[in-house]
Amino acid sequence: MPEVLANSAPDPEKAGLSKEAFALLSPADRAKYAMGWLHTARFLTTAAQLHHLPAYDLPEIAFVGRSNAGKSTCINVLTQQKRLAYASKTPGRTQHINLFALGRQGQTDAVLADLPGYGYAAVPKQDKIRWQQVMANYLLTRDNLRAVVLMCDPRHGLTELDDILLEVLRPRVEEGLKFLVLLTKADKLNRTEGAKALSIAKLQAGGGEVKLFSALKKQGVDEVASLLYEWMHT
Ligand SMILES: Nc1nc2c(ncn2[C@@H]2O[C@H](COP(=O)(O)OP(=O)(O)OP(=O)(O)O)[C@@H](O)[C@H]2O)c(=O)[nH]1
Ligand SMILES: [Mg+2]
Repeated sequence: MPEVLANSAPDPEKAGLSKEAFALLSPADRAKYAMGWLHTARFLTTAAQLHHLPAYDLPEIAFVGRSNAGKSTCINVLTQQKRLAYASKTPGRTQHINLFALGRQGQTDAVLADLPGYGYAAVPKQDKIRWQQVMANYLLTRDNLRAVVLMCDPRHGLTELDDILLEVLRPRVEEGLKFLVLLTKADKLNRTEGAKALSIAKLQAGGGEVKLFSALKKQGVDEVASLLYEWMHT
């Protein structure tokens, strides 16, 4: 097990705010506190295959979505670190599951997972199928998975592969898995297009949370940060 989690027994003195204490803050203070928490992110480990992922007793948030949707960029913006997750103009850049530890004063209280994107045309069919299986397995069997953020470029909408993923996730969402659809690159839409994309995605997401997000304009960042803090501290 990586060293960073060697002493993961929580020390109440050093632990962050409880959900109850967090809820008492003003929305602005909640965002500030949650952003401070996310800024503690540090690289934990990387795995090409599921069975290489270490098992943790800590809540995990997975970022999933089509290749190039903006998952890695979103993680960098949320953690306010330029190169924590590897973002790139070349689709298919993230090929491993990369885990990042979160928590103040070295006390890890949650894990972020950056997953490789799917649907990139230039990837050989064999590799695509293998990856879809890894992802479905991850979503179905990862015991400590507490939340999934599905990143979707609203100019493409939710695609067939996104729908399959929603279907795979549905039973776990019914059991309490938290789920958020982020419509990325919102800076490329005008107001009307944004509102339209939001209502379409809300229908498709079957009642799950949907938000517009722009890494470029920092739109939605505070709300997402606060939501993730709440979800990881229940
Ligand atoms: N305009 C705009 N571009 C963005 C935004 N977020 C990401 N991008 C760009 O989209 C491209 C892909 O971003 P990544 O974060 O690497 O996407 P990814 O989902 O991690 O891609 P894979 O790792 O291939 O699955 C990069 O060129 C980013 O700069 C955004 O909010 N606005
Ligand atoms: Mg990526």
